This record gives sequence, structure tokens and C-alpha cells, in this order.
Amino acid sequence: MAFAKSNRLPVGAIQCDNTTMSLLKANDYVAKSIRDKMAAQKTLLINITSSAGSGKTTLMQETARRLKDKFKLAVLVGDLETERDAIRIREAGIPSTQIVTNGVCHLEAQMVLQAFDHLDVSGLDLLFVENVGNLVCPAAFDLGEDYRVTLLASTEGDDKPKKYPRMFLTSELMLISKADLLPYIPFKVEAAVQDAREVNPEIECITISSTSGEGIDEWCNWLTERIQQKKAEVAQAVEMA
Ligand SMILES: Nc1nc2c(ncn2[C@@H]2O[C@H](COP(=O)(O)OP(=O)(O)OP(=O)(O)O)[C@@H](O)[C@H]2O)c(=O)[nH]1
Ligand SMILES: [Mg+2]
Repeated sequence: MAFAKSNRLPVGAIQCDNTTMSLLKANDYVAKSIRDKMAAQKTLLINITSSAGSGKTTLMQETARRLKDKFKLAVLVGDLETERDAIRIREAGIPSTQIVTNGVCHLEAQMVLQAFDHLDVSGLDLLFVENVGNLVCPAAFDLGEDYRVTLLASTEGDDKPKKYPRMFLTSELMLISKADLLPYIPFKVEAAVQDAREVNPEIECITISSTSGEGIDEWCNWLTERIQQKKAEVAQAVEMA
């Protein structure tokens, strides 16, 4: 199957019905207002997605520990129930607010916008949104992010990029997580990367472990470059206006 990145839909895909389309259009409208707000304050917004339990919150904790003295960071975190992830992230030393979706399997832009009433996002260099753990529905909802980063844990199997293509098609970076477990399980990094690139030839890939620290410097460098790039781009746009 061929994939087109421009409209974030596989070529030849069946369009959803009108009700779903208007829901997604309304979401895109709110996502644009989030994108404009983040541009105005030069905040990089990253949407972190994955299946449940792939290591998103652990990575947020590790990233907080490494970057909190260099940049102003915060995390909005979505889950069906409980405030557990936000508590874990706050324990790592940065602000975090939990969005409880009450059973909804993804975050929508309106939920993120409403959460800004509970989390001070002014002056942030980087805002992460940790999405609900699910490789399906979160792929369809733009949250106004600059980049979508998807974790694929070694324990999930290397076949997932082709089975859940839309998430990998719409992501700029795939993090192969839990690399410390690779010696014990039949996960082939090259196979996962090849499948992800057949879905999305532009996707970048980094192999990481929050446990051993493998790849975490590369991840933090990737973030640092993009924080600086965003500030430079916004400053240039203001100058030209
Ligand atoms: N071996 C290993 N375990 C990890 C690593 N990162 C996270 N874990 C473990 O994986 C489990 C799930 O980690 P979380 O960070 O809660 O995963 P999550 O993606 O935030 O989960 P949800 O928010 O429920 O979707 C926890 O028991 C972590 O300790 C890693 O790099 N290596
Ligand atoms: Mg989590």
C-alpha cells in the first residue's frame, strides 16, 4: 500500500463519514489556535505517542532530569483514569498536569487547550503532550504539535509500523524504546526501521533505553536542536513581518 504524507491519509483510503469528518475539522481548527499560541511564545510542542506501557512517562522523567536546568519544560499527560503519570513527572522536577479522558482513547486539541487553564505554559521552551497509550486513535488528532514522536518498545514486536501505519506515517521520529531488553527478545531493529521507512521515508529513528541510558543523549540533542530551530524560525518570521 502506498502512503501520502501530505494529507496524513493512506492513498486510496476510505474517507470516514460526515460526522467524523466534521469532528476532525473542528479538531484541526482548535489545533491551529494552539499552534499559533505556541509560535507566539516560541514554545516547541511535541506530541508523544505509543502503545500503552512503551515507556513514554519514564522517558519524560528521564528527559526532565537531563534538560530541566537548561530549558523550561512541562508535560501535559493524558490517561483514561488516574493522575499517576503527572505525579511521576512532577517528582522528576518539572510541572505536569493530568488530562483524565474518562474512557476516551486519545487526546483531542480541545482537551489540550482546556488544560492550559491548569498548567502555566507561558515562557516554556518545550511542552510535551504525552498522549493516551494507543497506536490507533491518537494518530487521527492533530494537537497543534510541531513534531509527533512515537515510541515502539522492543517488547511490542518489530512488525508494528506496517500494522499501525498511520501513526508512523504521521510521526517525524520513531524511538525504539527498551533497548536494554533487545538481547533477550526476537526484535530486529533493522526490520522495524525498514518497515517504518517504507510507510514514511522521512521518519527519523533513534534506539533508546531509559534504563541503561542508551540513545538518551541523542534524543536530548534532537530536542535541543529543535528548540533552538523553533526560536530562530519564529524570530525570523517576526523580523520579516
Ligand atoms: N526495561 C525497561 N523498562 C522500561 C523502560 N522504560 C520504561 N520501562 C518500564 O515499562 C513500564 C511502562 O513504562 P511507562 O513509562 O509507564 O510507559 P507509558 O508508555 O507511559 O505507559 P502508559 O502511559 O500507561 O501508556 C514501567 O514498568 C517502566 O519501568 C526501559 O527503557 N527499559
Ligand atoms: Mg504514561
